Amino acid sequence: MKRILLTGFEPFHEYKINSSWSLVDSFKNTTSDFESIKLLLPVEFKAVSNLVPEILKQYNPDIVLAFGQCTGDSIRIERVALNLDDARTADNSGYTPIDELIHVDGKNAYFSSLPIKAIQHAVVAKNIPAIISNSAGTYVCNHLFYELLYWCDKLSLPTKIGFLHLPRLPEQVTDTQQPSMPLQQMQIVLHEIIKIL
Ligand code: PCA
Repeated sequence: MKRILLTGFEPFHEYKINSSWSLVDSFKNTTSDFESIKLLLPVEFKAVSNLVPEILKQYNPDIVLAFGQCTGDSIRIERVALNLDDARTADNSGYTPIDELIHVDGKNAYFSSLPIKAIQHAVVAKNIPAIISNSAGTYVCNHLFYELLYWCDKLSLPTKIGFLHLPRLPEQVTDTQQPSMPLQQMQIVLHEIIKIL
């Protein structure tokens, strides 16, 4: 049976919740087709670096579907993880790396090992806006995505890794002009992705 690891982040910056964890936390595995594990991750560069190899060894997942929150209006299916930490604001531990490589022995970038175009088509077919994004930024989300792909490469693991940025939830935006997406739509997204994996 396939084992899927779902990760979401804690709240950061001004937010009281993080849409990525709201989605992962709400997930209910109603089939016996696969096993699912949910993990809440800290928005901290160093903690994420320490956790990733441990998580991969402990859970030995076939697939990791990692989620983070962004301020956009669409689901952003990330294609690339960059070997770069460059934070404009401190992480939740107060750390602000500037222009730092994540791993000196790592590649400049790794690509998602999930079928990103098939995921996009499946989500758009449900009338939910989804784009392929060619940059996951240089903050903790990119850091997590990079660490996952780096360790799979380094340990020669067959684990498939994907990262998606989600819009904020309606309750997270104060101004109705700001983009958001209801949790129910995000749940459809997760359902559609799992169906094609
Ligand atoms: N979004 C941030 C970090 C945690 C999250 O949910 C990012 O895009 O890097």
